[in-house]
Amino acid sequence: KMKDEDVSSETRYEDGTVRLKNANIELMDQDILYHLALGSGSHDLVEMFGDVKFICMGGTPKRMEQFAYYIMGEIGHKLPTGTLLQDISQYSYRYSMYKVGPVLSISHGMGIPSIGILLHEVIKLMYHAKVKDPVFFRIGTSGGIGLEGGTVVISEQAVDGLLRPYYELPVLGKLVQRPAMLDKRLVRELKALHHPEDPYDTVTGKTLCTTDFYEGQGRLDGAFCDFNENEKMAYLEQIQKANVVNMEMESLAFAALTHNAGIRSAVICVTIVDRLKGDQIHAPKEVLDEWQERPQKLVSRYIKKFLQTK
Ligand code: R2B
Ligand code: URA
Repeated sequence: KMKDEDVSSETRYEDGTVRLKNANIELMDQDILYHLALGSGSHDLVEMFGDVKFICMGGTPKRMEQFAYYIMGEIGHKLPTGTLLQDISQYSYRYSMYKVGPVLSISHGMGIPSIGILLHEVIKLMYHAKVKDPVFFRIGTSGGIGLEGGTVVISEQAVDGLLRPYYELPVLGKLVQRPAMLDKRLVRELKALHHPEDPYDTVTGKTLCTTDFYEGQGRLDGAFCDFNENEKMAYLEQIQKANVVNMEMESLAFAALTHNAGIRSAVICVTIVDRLKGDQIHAPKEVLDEWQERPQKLVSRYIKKFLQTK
C-alpha cells in the first residue's frame, strides 16, 4: 500500500509495529515511562494506546488540550456524556497528554532536551502498545526568514545553528551524530492539503533549530548581545541563501529521533515574526491564536483524509 522513502524497513517489524533499537528494554520486567506518569507494569499500554495512529506534539499544555478538542470535533469522536478529556500525564507535572481515538496530543515544552526526553518515552510507548506505523507531527511556532507572519512552513529537513543536517549529542564522552531527516512523501502530502482559499501561504524549506531563542537565533533584544545589527543580518542572509525558511527549537531532535526509530514524521510551524524585519513578537494575542491554528488545520486535514480512505 504505502511505500516509505526515508524510513528504513530494518527499524520496523513486518507488521509495522515499532522495533526498538535497544535490546535492554525487552529484558526489563517493567519499563517506567517516568515523565509521562505511565509504565508497562502499572498500565495496560496495549489496551490504552493500541489504537493510536497519529502523535501530535506542540509546545504548550493548553494548546495541545485545545488541539485535542479541535480534532475531536473534526473526526467526530464522541466522549461519554458528561465527561471531559483527561490529561493522561497530569501526575507527571511535566508534559500533558490527551487521547482522542487514534490521535494523541502531547505537549513537549521548549527546546531539544525537553522534546528529546519526551520522544524517548513516546517511542517506547509506541513499542509497548504495539502501535502500527505511527505518524508523528510537531505543530508549532517559528521565526520566519523573509516570510510574512502567519505563513505555514512544512520542514523539508532540520539543520543546527551551524547549518549541519544532524543532531549531535555527547554520549559517554563522545559526540554522536544522527541525521535530522524528515519524510519527503509526508511533506508533499501535507503541502497538497493547502487550500487555494486559505488566506496565507504554505511553503516548504529547511528549518534551522537552535538551543536558544535570543542569542542562539541572532536576536539583538536578549539580556546579552555581543554582536551588532550588521552581523545579525549577515547571518540571517547566509542561512536564507542556504534555503532556511524558518527557525525554531525542537525540529532537530524531533527529526533525528523519529528517523532513527523508523517513524515517519513531519514538522509544521507557523511563522509569528519575520526575522529579516525584527526580533520582537509584536502580533496581538488574537492574531497569534489564529495563526497557531493554521498548522493544526493542516494536520487535521491529513488525519481526516487518512481516516476517510482507510
Ligand atoms: C518555538 O517557539 C518556542 C520559543 O518561543 C520554541 O519552543 C519553539 O521551537
Ligand atoms: N519560536 C522560535 O523559536 N523563534 C521565533 O522567532 C518564534 C517562535
